[in-house]
Amino acid sequence: MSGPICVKDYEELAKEKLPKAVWDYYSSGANNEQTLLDNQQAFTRYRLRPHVLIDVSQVDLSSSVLGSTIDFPICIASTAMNKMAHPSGETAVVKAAEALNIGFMQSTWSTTSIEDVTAAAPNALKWMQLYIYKDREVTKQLVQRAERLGYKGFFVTVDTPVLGTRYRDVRNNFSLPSHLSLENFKSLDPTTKMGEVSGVDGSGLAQMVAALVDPSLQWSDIEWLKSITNLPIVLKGIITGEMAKQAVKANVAGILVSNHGARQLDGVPATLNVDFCLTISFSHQIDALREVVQAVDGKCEVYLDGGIRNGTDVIKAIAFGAKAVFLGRPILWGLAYNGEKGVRGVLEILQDEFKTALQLMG
Ligand code: FMN
Repeated sequence: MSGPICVKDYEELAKEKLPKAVWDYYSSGANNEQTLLDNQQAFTRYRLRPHVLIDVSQVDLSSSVLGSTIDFPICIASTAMNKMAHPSGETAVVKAAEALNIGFMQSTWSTTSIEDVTAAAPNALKWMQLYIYKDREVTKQLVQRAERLGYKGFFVTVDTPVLGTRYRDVRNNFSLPSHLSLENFKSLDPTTKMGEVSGVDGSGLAQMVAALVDPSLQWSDIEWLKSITNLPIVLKGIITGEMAKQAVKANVAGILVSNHGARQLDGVPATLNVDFCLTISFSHQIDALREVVQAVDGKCEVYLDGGIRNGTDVIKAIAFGAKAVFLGRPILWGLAYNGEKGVRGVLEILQDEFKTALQLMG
């Protein structure tokens, strides 16, 4: 068999294809990348306990997110600037999501506008990821545009009051290539440079965040957001029970247990973390996902992202209470390797692996 057969293959192929600065931006974690390593290792610390002699000829993989049905519980997390991976960028990614009937979370910092994404895949299930800007009008306008276009909810990133330090981006003076821009801002005010990411003496993205994103974001701003939209709001970036309880108090529709792909605060736990080997059916250790699931006690939906690379990773997250998982880097690897086909390839591999693993688990 030729061609990639697992997610790791896509990673290697993408690395071969991408310019170094792009590869560094996509793959890096914050600081010493301790959490980056842990995000993946955490899954390997769990062991599975299969049941046998059970009829597994019919398997239903479907789930739902915020009331929308998806064919299998693997969705696409927001990643910025997809056109650096492939000229088709976010358009290819959303088309793959539409074809497979799963959800697509679009980054505020996409290199395709939400209008163009919607035109490319009008029937896709789409959510918008939001950063809250110092200028609240910017956020408000994005919210209104997404509502008009039929997006089904907002994932507000709450772990980024400032950008984490990513050494590789600092060394590379990371910049968005000049033929690309953050398209969602173009229509806001063409005279400003909001759509540009240009690194002088360090990461251009860190400089942009410092200039535009509000580091004073608080729980009251979630109330504000709720006051300007009726769509469901999910908080992306909660990893402790205390914060999860506050999120429930704030009456949000969901929590995405996420450490931003280990790109923000280095040293936080993996999203699926445990101190020693345990079985799925019997665990009394504290880990980020379980802690959050316990704290919310069914009062809102819980999802997970970070380090999902195999079908068994999906099983482990679902078994610990996630309604769905989200993929960041693997989607970019598929996109870099072969555009929409590559994204579909990655998703289909994980769908198949998840199905096989479920059958083998009984
Ligand atoms: N999260 C956001 O909320 N907004 C973004 O714009 C964003 N851009 C990202 C760009 C890259 C290259 C990567 C790798 C992650 C980004 N994230 C962003 C975090 C992802 O949404 C997600 O939390 C993370 O990638 C999941 O981990 P994984 O890459 O191991 O699957």
